[in-house]
Amino acid sequence: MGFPKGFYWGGATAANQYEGAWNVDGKGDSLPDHMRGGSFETPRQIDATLDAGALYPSHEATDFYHHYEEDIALFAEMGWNIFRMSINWTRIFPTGEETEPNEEGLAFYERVFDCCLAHGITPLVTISHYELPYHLVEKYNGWASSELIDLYFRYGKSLLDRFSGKVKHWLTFNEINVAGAPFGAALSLGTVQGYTGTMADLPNDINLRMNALHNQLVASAKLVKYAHEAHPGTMMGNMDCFILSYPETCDPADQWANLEGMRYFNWYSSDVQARGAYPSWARRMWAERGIEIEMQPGDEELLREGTIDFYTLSYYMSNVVGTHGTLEESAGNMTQGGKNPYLESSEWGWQIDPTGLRIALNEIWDRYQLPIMVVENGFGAKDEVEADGSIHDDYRISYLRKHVAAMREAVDDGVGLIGYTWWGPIDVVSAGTGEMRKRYGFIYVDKHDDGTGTLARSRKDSFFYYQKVIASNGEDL
Ligand code: BGP
Repeated sequence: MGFPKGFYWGGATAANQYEGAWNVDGKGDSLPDHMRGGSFETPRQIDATLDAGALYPSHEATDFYHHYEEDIALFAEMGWNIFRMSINWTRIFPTGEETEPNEEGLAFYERVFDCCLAHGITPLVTISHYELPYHLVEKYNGWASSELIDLYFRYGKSLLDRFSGKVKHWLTFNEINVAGAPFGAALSLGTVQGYTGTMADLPNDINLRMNALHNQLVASAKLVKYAHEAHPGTMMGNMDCFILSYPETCDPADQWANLEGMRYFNWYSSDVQARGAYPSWARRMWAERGIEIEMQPGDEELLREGTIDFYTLSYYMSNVVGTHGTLEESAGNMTQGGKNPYLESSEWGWQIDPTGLRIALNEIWDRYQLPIMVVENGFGAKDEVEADGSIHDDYRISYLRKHVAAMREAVDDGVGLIGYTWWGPIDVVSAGTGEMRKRYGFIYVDKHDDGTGTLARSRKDSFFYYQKVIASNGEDL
């Protein structure tokens, strides 16, 4: 028993948090280039001027654009056989509305894929990870408009046509469910992906957001269908932000509230993407919340025809749902919810729950029977650099150890888990707050919130621990 032979081990990043080089080689400005930094207390905001973006280190980020060879060599040194990364839409279509892709942008990703393959690393590519050409935000209000479906399709098709010989594994949208998750006690109104495709302080218009999500689901299905027809052998996946929640008590009212919360946050989008249709309970949910999905002719057919080949999720934490008004509030990834007295939290309030990962994986497997990859999991913390340059991040090692052990249990339970990519294996800018000091990496990058730093890379203790985990295929924990 234990992890199957050939299990994928690696790490996950996103272009807008990692690449930097925000305005070179023909790249257009992307929504995150316009985002001001936030903090634990203050949600990020979108600013029309680009100067405001300079307040936050994303314009340079940790400069994968100019360090990719060095970074991929470090990934290989850890023993990875998979690397999840995303493509910046604006490198390929600077405004989103060009008819031909930007060759310099394609050429950059081609160099990256070639470098991965030379190291025996399989690229796993997210087509859209919390970014969107800013022009599309201004002109169409982003995904609120169904015009985006064909623009996304043109972009995605250009990637598949160019790279399908080198990249077999694709995810259509990062954490697609967050765009439409307006429900329950669980949601922080300020920090949502919303209709613009990223996290920012936005009005919480449920109808608009559910329609934006519908447009994304149709766009995803359209591209999946095309990939299957034009590039057989391609593996197309969803990507959901999975936040397991528990009922506060055995009061049936709490049980029902939790079941509903689980449906609306965790199952709504993936039921569409894995099964090809909205779940039967969606009609009532829409009606009770005044949501009217603007279904176009052909949408339902596309959803049916564009179902995914594998299921992927991010998993960081769990939550508690109750109806008694007795829950203490707790912060979390995209959500606010109830505090669980049995769990500890990270400094940012995310409740650490490895057993929750085992439960989630079992539930997902029971529901869909599709191969599963955990494509994000990690621990954000401030790191101390010692005088000799070493970083003793035992808190990160402990988080990793417990979550790998939980996955191993799930595999022994019979779950078809095929891979694991740790979030932010090299320090990147935080998506939620725009901070640099919230670090997830096994590799430290000398870069700070005020924009200073040499960008030099160094190995933390967790680097060597993950190397050992991978070398033993998850046995030596
Ligand atoms: C996920 C996002 C990532 C990432 C991660 C950690 O939800 O997909 O982009 O950043 O959360 O979140 P944060 O950076 O806010 O700590």
